[in-house]
Amino acid sequence: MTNLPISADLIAEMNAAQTEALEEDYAALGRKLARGGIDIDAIKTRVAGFSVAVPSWGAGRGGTRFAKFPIPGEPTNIHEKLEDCAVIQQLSRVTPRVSPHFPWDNVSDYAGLREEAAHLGLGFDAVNSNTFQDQPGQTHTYANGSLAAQDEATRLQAVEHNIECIEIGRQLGSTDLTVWVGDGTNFPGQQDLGRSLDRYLEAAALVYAALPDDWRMLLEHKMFEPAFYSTVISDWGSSILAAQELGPKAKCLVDLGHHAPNVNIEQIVARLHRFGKLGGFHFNDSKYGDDDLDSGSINPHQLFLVFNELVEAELDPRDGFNPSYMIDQSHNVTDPIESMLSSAEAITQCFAKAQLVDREALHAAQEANDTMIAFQTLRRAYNVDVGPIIAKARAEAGGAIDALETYRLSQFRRRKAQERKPVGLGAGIV
Ligand code: PSV
Ligand code: MN
Repeated sequence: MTNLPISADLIAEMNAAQTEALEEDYAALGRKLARGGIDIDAIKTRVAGFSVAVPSWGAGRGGTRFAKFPIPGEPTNIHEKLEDCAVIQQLSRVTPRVSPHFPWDNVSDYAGLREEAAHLGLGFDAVNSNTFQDQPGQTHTYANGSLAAQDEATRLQAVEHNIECIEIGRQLGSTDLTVWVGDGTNFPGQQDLGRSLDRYLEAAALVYAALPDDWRMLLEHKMFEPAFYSTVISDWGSSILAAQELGPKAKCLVDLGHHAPNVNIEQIVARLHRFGKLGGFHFNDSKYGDDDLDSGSINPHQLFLVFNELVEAELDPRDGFNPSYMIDQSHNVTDPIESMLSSAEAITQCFAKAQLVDREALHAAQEANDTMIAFQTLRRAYNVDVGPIIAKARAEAGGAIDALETYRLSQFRRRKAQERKPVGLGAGIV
């Protein structure tokens, strides 16, 4: 039995008014794609099988280190966050899983939380540990690092926390632990660059040893912030070396905002796959650094090129192909539900466009060193407006043809503003 937050009647009523136009657009696009030998229904089936997880922390308004501007009705605990994530899933039908973060989402009964999520039509994705912040009453501070800290007791505390996250994740039905540590330095000389990595590897191996057989440990690299001179797992190179040293269940997670500006992320994706270490993604967009902007809002072409590599990887799976897809954004100036609806759409669009690439033509052009045709083969797919395919897949799955408009008409946030306690002011999250 599910208990969904948006009225099914509202969705049906809105969809009824938009179905005719959608069918017309879908038929027109279908004819266009058929001229190129593409069956639109087959693409729609692929789209219907696609999904991306949402982060529990993304349901709240984010902020910068300067300020956070909460909105009335924003969620303040995991139960309310799940409710908001259920809205996103109900309308978009592409975000059926939530990725929780601990201790932010701590509760006393995880079996109960799993059931609560199931009633909302949700499951759980990767569990995330947090050793980048101190918690009230914590024995050892993370001010000087966690898994890579100089102090052994601090390292063991961070290991224990990660193992506890695995235990929570087992109860929630997760099979991935995502580990991002902010460990690093702000001054040259502050720590030994080689030995800090040794300490990280030794501590991470203790976490790895506690992984159940069917679990993966996803190592998330990040170039800088909170450490501004050096970070222990700063880039995909450090990440893959660590993953190789840890073992086959350790994979690399690519957060799109965690690289130097203009780095070729799609090439990183291809490299990680080549060595069997592509574990998953945190989707977001960036103009300057780890901006955590909405996916596809700044550089949708890059997102398309990432999915293009993923299609290639799936066609040539080598040791397997099972990357986890997740959004990781900070919604500082929008309603987080609206941002995640928009981002889920942008991500699905890039997934769909990548399916449209004429692979035979692309590979033939590559073989023949025909640069322009190879490029235009990608460009042709990128230029297609796949909106009707996604909207139809969504509607057929019970979602809203126009998810954003339906959300606004539902007045969900206004209703929650009356029920939920206000969030305090203050700085944002990482
Ligand atoms: C770090 O910036 C990060 O991308 C990691 O995924 C964290 O878990 C998340 O953001 C916390 O906001
Ligand atoms: Mn991330």
